[in-house]
Amino acid sequence: MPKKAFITGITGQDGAYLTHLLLSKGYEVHGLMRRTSQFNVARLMELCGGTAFEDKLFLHYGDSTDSLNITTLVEDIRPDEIFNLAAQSHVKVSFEMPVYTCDVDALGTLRILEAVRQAHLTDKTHVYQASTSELFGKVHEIPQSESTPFHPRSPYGVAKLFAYWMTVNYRESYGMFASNGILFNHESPFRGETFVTRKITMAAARILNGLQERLELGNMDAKRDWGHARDFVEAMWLILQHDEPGDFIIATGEQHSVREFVTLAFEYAGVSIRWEGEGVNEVGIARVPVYSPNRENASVSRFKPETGFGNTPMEERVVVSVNPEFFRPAEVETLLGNPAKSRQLLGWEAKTSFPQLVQEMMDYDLRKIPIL
Ligand code: NAP
Ligand code: G4F
Repeated sequence: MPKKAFITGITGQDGAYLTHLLLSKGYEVHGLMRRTSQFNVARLMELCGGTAFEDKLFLHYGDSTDSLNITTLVEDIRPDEIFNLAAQSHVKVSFEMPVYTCDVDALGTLRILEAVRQAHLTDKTHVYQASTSELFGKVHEIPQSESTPFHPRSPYGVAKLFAYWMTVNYRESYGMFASNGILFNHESPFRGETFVTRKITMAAARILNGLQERLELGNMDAKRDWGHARDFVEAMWLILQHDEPGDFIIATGEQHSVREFVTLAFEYAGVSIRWEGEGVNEVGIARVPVYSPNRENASVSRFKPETGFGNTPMEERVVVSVNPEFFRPAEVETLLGNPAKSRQLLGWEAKTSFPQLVQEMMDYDLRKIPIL
């Protein structure tokens, strides 16, 4: 019998990569999908499309805020493994929608754990909780490990703290195999478009083709430990295969600033950014194609890494500036994970380097922008 997995948040970045991984391992995969006016399966189609998996992937309408729906699905599916990835996952948005964020991210996790208990599956079902480096927030030590005290800095972080401890509590109270993966930032071409890395690579692709004037960002000094989602979902799976449940840091052990990410994205096309000014007056200046949004300038050709800019008219201008609109009421300035425990106990290590990650995202976004 193939193992059965139930993934909440299957339509998101990690959900799509995890589905691909589990299908390739022969799992029967069930996913929780929100009912919206649009069929939100673009990532799943792109990563897992094709007929090969047709009888192995089942999508169920539902919502993490709906207890009855979650309980019924868990009872019906009786999964061997649950990956609870569903979340309002945007930190800045959580300041604007704190109550909703807590309903989904905090109580949503409790609904999953309690559904397993109500369905008498505590001895059978392994539960993975998508915990986060945002738990460390205003960090108490560098790098952060499993024993670093938590200090969340947003409604998102606080909601995830509740979910973290509920997972520990169900493990300790009912002997459930319930584990937290404390994942540091992980990105990919399938990252949501308002997270900073994808915002940067999409904007860089447009600027390099004369389709966008400039990129506006918030705190460019923020540092993150950025890995690739494809590598990180392997860790999620390994966590549920381990002999014992537990809590694991998943990180690369290397950090970079937002500014470094921008610099590398443009360097992909051989374009150097000159940084001038400080604070809200900081700008990035570069020699790039003339801004030509309506394609009036017929001589603008599509940028390709192999051919470069050809005879495209170029100009030096500001391509990056700061807009305080993107600042957060409380910022997480620096995150750096120590993945020693997962390396030792799970044999997991990040495979994709920071430059490889930026390059893959740039490749994808340059291919995706409209053909000129
Ligand atoms: P994502 O792309 O934002 O995906 C979130 C998923 O949750 C989507 O499938 C979304 O559905 C679903 N969702 C949101 N609200 C829901 C609700 N009320 N009911 C049911 N489903 C709902 O996030 P991700 O980057 O894949 O991250 C996956 C999980 O890991 C999240 O819990 C996130 O907080 C956590 N995490 C992420 C990172 C990271 O760097 N990516 C790091 C640490 C932890 P729609 O498609 O309908 O919106
Ligand atoms: O890409 P971000 O929005 O990711 P953030 O806040 O680190 O959260 C992500 O990673 C967490 C793991 O640590 C997850 F739990 C969470 O679900 C999410 O996936 O912002 C990264 C940094 C921040 O310091 C932010 O202030 O980039 C800074 N930033 C600067 N300008 C910006 C921008 N962030 C966004 N989204 N947009 C900007 O224009």
